[in-house]
Amino acid sequence: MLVEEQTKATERIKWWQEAKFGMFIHWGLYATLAKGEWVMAASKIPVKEYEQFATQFNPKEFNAKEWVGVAKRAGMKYIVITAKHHDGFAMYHSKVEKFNIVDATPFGRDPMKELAEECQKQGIKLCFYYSHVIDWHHPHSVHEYYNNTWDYNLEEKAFYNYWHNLAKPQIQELLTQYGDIGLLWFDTAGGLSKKDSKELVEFVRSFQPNCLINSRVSHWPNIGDYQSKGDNEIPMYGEDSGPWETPMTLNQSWGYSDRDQVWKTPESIIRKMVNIVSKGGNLLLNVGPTAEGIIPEKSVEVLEQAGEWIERNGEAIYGTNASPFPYELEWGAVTIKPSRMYLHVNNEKWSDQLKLFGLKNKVVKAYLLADSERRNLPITQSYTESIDHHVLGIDLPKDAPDQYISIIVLELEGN
Ligand code: H79
Repeated sequence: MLVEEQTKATERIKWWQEAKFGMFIHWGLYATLAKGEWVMAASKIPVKEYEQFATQFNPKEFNAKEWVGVAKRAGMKYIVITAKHHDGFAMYHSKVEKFNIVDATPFGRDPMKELAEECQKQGIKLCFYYSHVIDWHHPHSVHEYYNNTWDYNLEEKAFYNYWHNLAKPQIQELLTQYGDIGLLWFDTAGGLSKKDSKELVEFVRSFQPNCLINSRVSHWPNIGDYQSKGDNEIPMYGEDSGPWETPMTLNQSWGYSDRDQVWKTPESIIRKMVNIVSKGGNLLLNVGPTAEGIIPEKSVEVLEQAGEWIERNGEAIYGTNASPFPYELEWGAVTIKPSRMYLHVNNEKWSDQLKLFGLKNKVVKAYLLADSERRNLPITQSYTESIDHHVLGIDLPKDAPDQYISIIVLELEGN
């Protein structure tokens, strides 16, 4: 990449790298069946039959203000919502395809428009998921593995018919009808050529030069602004160079499923988030609203409880950089800012004295993030030259001051 392009790319992604935590929303026509977003393929539902579900899709309870409010209370800084998933149903007013929520349902409203306005008001970035290669509704979309083979004949597929007449025009609509879009989240690009992926990136940039694009736009490496890891995948320390995220489910489904009650706890969300952020990544955490337009109560409960911890400890999360120690620490994790280090101590590892090895900077002050008076914690720092060994010892109060994970702030000399 040219230096100038690299500078632009770094500038473009800054907000996202500072944000750390986003809300993924899987919401579509599939919610009417309450069996996840793959139900059409899993049950081989014919297109004509699937289209009929739209006539009953009337999510009267949808309230953009409430949804954005949940994201805010959870401490999330952006929302990525499915504008079109693999079923091909557009959750916005598309002019190029009538199979959309405004033209094909009794609901008749454009939830993306309402979300765009609300996100603007509440200071959250709106982003769209768009299934650019899989589209079970369109006769000519072609994916390596996941075509609609129950209605359509593979031999008769003319991919560019789909690509030029549906995918690209819809992406253009999403980039021109809803104001500034934070990022476009593409998925399952199997079969898309390198040339077509690169052209799509240019196509997006031609409408919104600052819109980020995730790596799943292509199966070819190094296309897009940042890497989306596998679903629910958290990499090891030191594995990554560039920006990345983990897309994660709150239970075991993306789209709403009435059978799935296996929920992660607020504690587990916080631990996973701290782990991800200490490795320099973002957490994109999913909710799957119902056909009525409601984010499941249990999701809201878990998110709000996690949000309370984040609210108290946000200084050690937002705008931080990855741990300089490229390995697992025995008591928890580290994030940094200029002249500052945050030690995220798992409460079950809380002890009389915490030890940190390998920190070369002099520690000017140590205190608990939970202590508004910032009272000094006693520290000892030593260095054994013969074995190049730095040890920092911090005396801790008897009880961990916060839930799940408690944070110690170190003010450092130098960066
Ligand atoms: O949007 C979510 C998934 O629907 C989508 N990516 C996340 C973010 C996704 N598309 N394809 N895949 C994931 C991989 C395909 C997985 C499958 Fe299956 C395994 C398809 C059939 C078997 C999972 C299990 C879906 C249906 C059953």
